[in-house]
Amino acid sequence: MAQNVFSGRRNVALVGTYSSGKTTLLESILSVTGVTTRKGSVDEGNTLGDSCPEARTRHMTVELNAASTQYGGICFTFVDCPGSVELQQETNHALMGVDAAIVVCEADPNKVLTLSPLLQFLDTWEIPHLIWINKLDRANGTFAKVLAALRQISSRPVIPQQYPIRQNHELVGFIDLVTEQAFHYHPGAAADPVPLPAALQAEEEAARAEMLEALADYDDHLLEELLEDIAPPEEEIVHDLRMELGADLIVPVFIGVALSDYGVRPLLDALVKEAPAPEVTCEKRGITCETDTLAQVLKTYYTPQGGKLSLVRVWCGELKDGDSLNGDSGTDRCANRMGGLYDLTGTQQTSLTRAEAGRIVAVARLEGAQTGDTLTTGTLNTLLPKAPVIEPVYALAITSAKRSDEVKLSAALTKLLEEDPSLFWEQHGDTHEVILWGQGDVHLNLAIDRLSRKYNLPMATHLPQVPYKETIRQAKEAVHGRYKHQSGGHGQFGDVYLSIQPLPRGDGFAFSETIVGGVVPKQYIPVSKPACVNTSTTAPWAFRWWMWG
Ligand SMILES: Nc1nc2c(ncn2[C@@H]2O[C@H](COP(=O)(O)OP(=O)(O)OP(=O)(O)O)[C@@H](O)[C@H]2O)c(=O)[nH]1
Ligand SMILES: [Mg+2]
Repeated sequence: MAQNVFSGRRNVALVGTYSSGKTTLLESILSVTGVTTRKGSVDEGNTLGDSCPEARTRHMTVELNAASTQYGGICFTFVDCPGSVELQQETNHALMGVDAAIVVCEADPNKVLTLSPLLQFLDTWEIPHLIWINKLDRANGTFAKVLAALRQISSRPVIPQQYPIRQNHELVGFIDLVTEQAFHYHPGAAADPVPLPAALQAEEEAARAEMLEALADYDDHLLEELLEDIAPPEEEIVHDLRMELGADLIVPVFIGVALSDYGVRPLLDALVKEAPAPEVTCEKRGITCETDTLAQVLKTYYTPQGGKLSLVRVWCGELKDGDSLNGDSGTDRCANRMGGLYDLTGTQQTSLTRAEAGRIVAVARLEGAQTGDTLTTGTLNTLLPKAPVIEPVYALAITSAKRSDEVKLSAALTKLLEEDPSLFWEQHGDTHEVILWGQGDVHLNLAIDRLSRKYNLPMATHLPQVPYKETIRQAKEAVHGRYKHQSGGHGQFGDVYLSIQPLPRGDGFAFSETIVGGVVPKQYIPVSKPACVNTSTTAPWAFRWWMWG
């Protein structure tokens, strides 16, 4: 497949640690690019994404939010991901379907370490990513310290493309290390070019030399130029940045303040010039496009009004509304006829008749399709890799507040697990409790809030009981018990002597009885294996039992 760097589409995930400013950055991008006329705020609860009550009350992203916009002649789809480590599964599924990721990092070196698992995932799957150091309006960390912390956890070279300009400890602008042009930020407007501050000249030159040397590690021509002291032209540097970012060889770094839109336009400019186009991603992942459409589900939503909605990345061909798709869910490969095709921006859905390769769109009523599934209009020959399921580590027992709701619970849990594949549930064999498994308190309480809101199933929770099991280690002879029951008509009376003794470990159970007088009906005699007793135990029984009436 020929690489076409001018392809007019980019799909970019916004990822990073909890509360680092991803949703604020998306709001800023949507405002700067004219999708919204009034920029929303996470603190005021009026952002375009995060519109569900669970997100609004927590002031955090709890599920993927996709939004499309245009900038510099490119159609962008941004996917804002949750930052909480307990919701990492959601982020991982999204990352499998994008061309690049912006890792939003707080300007605090102490928080950088928390990015480690995310960077590892990006490196494992070779997903091109750049870093945006946000909240540089706060003085809790210098640029240099944050960079040093990032370099300790990234397996790829971390290369600043911008250098901060501060006045009286406040961030006022940046130097573009590619063009060596300085800019001053302006609230609500593009940054203004200004002369390069003389005091920063030496630092700028050192930072630029570092960037060029890192790029030259993968480009012999650039290396020769540097050795011969020839200043490389801007196009050559941008070309190298594009090629090396696209191949996930380097991690460029940008800076800004999402809250004030500082640095957002330069970030978009860099994405236009440097982020890989969909066909580059296809080629890198070895996806060969033949005649059939190939797509993948990145997220499943159950909406109260619209039913099931699947966020889908189209890899090859095109999706047409009404298409039937074969998916790989379950053991039986299932065909689904789509019931609507939409462009998704927050909760706003714009109907589409078709969606071409490279696009991320929402597809309605793909009933059999699960998150991560590969979909095709033809025969399913290729299975796209899915993000591995993260093992659950934390459990809560749940009970319906109303007994009559118990029957509805399993259907609701099935839908909940479709939306969030890192949840699990089971009915415990010994305690008979319904146990919900996940990544932690935040994750499970979110699921319980959704059960209540979406399915009208309020739940009470408690820590699961521990089904203690005992091994009987000593023989005990003839313990006596008596049973009397009079419920009208014939009464029942039982008189039991129980002797119990261990068998060698692994010998299972043996049961014997000695009925005195032969008066106990046969159905009372068999014993079932005691569920809570270790199988190395035996229970020889001695009965005396009779009826009276
Ligand atoms: N000072 C300052 N605060 C910011 C900036 N960007 C975001 N914030 C604040 O940081 C907090 C978290 O912002 P969000 O945009 O919700 O962060 P997030 O990364 O989307 O959070 P999660 O989705 O929960 O991971 C909010 O109170 C924002 O107002 C910034 O550039 N400077
Ligand atoms: Mg967010």
